[in-house]
Amino acid sequence: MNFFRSREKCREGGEEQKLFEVDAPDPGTQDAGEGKFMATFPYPYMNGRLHLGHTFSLSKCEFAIGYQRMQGKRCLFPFGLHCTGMPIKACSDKLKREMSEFGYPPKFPSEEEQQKMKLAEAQVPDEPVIVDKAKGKKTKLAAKTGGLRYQWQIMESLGLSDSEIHKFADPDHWLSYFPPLAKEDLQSMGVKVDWRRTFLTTDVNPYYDSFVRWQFLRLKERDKIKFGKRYTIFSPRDNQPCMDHDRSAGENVGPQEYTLIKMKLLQPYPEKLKSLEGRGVFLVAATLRPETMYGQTNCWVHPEMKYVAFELENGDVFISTRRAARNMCYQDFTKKTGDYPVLVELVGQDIMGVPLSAPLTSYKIIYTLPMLTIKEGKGTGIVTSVPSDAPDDFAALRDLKNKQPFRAKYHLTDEMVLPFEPIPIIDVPAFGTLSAVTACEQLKIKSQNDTVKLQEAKEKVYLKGFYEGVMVVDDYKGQKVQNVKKMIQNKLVQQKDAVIYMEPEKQVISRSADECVVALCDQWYLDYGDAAWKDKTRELLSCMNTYTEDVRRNFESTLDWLHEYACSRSYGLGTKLPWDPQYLIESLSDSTIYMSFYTVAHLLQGGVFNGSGPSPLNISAKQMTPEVWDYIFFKDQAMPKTDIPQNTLKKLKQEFEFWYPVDLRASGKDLIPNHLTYFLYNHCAIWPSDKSKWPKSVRANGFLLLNSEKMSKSTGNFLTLADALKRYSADGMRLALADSGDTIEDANFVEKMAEAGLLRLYTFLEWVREIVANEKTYRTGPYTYSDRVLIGEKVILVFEEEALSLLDMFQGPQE
Ligand code: A2H
Repeated sequence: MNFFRSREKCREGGEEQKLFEVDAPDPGTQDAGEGKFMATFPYPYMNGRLHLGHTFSLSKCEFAIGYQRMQGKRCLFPFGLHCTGMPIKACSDKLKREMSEFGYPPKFPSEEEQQKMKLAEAQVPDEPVIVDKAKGKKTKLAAKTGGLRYQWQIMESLGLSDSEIHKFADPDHWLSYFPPLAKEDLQSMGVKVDWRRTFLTTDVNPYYDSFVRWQFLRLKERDKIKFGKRYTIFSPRDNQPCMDHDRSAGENVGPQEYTLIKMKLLQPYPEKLKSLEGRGVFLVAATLRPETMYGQTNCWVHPEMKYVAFELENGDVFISTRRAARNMCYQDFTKKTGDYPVLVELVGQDIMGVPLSAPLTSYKIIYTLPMLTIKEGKGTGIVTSVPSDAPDDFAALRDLKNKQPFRAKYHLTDEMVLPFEPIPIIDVPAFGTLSAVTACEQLKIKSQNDTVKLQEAKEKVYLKGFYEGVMVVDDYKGQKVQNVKKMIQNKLVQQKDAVIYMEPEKQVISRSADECVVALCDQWYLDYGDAAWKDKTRELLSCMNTYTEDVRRNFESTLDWLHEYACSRSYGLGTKLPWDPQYLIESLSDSTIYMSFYTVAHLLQGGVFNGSGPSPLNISAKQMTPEVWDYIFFKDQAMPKTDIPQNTLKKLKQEFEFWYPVDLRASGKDLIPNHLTYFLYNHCAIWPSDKSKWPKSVRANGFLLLNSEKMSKSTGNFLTLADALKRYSADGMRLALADSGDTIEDANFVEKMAEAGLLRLYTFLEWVREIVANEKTYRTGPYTYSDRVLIGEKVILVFEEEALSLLDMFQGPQE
């Protein structure tokens, strides 16, 4: 057992790694094992070192592989590294810009000057964002690094010197710098990985590149990839999409989706809108929570804000801010793209106290009331009010109810305000069915001006309401909020009571100094909304092990709402779309069936990350034509025309046939609604009638807390894999990881546990040493009766079934 030997020693000797280099058995040979087991972890993104969060998720594969090996199976744990997408390129471009602006090494303005600049800017340009593959979501890099403003400073915080940092201005440098470190860290942990099968993504690796192009050609032939209009950040002035490198502010900002609730203006129309008599006029409110529309009691407008009433394609009229109208006219709302015909210009007070009919709420008529905290730069400037679940709404409504002079100031009658009580719509654990009211009472919030306390109240109820809330309204009684949100949104849209509206998540300014909008633009997309494809994926899910029902339900609800997904990008790193090479395949689309690539990667590129070394089977990437990939991956496929020898081809196919399907894919639960669902979809698309290639199981874990607190670089409660190894050794860390948690709930890495584990191992080792050293002094001679009983009991415990035959072996000389 190498468990008690220093991992360094094993590593130096290369024994440990060789142990985990496993091939498919030769055809015809009787495999002595008990079958096979292949486990994979979503390849991590190579813009930094691996941290304890990655390590926790991948430990699920690591432990499963260890267990299955003990069961006698042939086990494979391959490990690739992801470089596809924007963040690396965006960071390297940023370094380039910083050097051209501030010299080398750059002399940045002092913190004080930076602060002043910040204030001077209308809106701070966005700090770099990293897309964390393991988490599948965008994280502000600056937030993790304590608000560092420049990419250069972020690199410094990683311990890099000036002379090293400037090399990162070349994106390829990231690809040669971080991957060997990831491998080194993982090897120091002693993972049971077959490193011959590792690789990098993007076109720097011609083998992987050819594999992804093959995948996309086949998806397109099978009608899974379509071309059409998709939402994109767009500059009206430049009249084209405004990608990251075209922006002076708003890097990595994407479209934010809102549901626009149509609130129909009822008769009599106010003075200002008399000219619209006879037309359908709607105040449109942007919301993130369409499922709360059952609880609307009124509609908020800002009395002094400027609004426009503009004409839609069908002749109806929407009222919103100009900014929102400008976005809408690029999203097929109006007759002519880029044009929103303004019928009336007005301010909020012009439409104060008007009667509206709003969808889903039990109040037949609701009224517009004033809210002074409405922001100009967000949504439509019109906000729907749900006092049961939004503390802002409750506080503002209560202010109006309590203060007659306040109502009078805006010419509101009592009937517009007093009869409207919060409606119970969602039950939130510990907050009840009027969560916003409870939170406001608990925190003793006096008015809508209690901004600090209101912020606290919102933090308390929003997340909890969304993730743990259960609907109490008749239509959806007992269902979880997060599961019905999309359904209710769809229902509202179908009934024409709402429309989907997009705007940039934050302000985006093009290099031509234009404020960007979200526009519907032609794009390539994967049609995950296709009914037949979706059904097939449901079928796959029904025969897959998810370990917990939570995970299954999460997949099911994703399948309920998932629709088209844009798979082409014009900026970043990756594989070019074979039929339209101006586009790159984006990072969640080139990562869906690559586990099949592992089965042959070692024979093609032999553990050299970018495939630039000699090929073990002497195959060039050029030889890997789509027909050759077909032969490897598809059953009953005729030999392709190729100069690769037939035996070589057979060997490749045999590896795939032996190792596939994936027996276990383990990852964080946040990848269920994106990566993991795409993983299922694409397996169905590529192997539609060969279910033997469909994944067997998915294990999803919660986030990893460190000593019961969220891990975060900015607070310092953070450990990289390398740090954890230094502190606790591989075994100490592994023990604590194994003890952290197993469910979809958040797990907790406790440093005390790692220390205690380490101590126990040490004590055990000492004990073994002592026993071995004192061996000579122990009693020898025939077993006593007690010896035999003890041995017998042990054997029964360990080997129950084999106990009898094993007992024979321990008969020993009789007394
Ligand atoms: B939500 P985000 Cl029940 N100014 O709708 C201020 N607030 C605005 C706004 C503006 N211009 N436009 C939209 N909003 C509000 C319902 C709701 C909302 C509930 C619970 C939470 C919640 C009922 N009000 O939002 O900055 C709208 O209120 C939680 C954040 O884009 C909209 O959704 O994240 C939300 O803020 C959008 O905020």
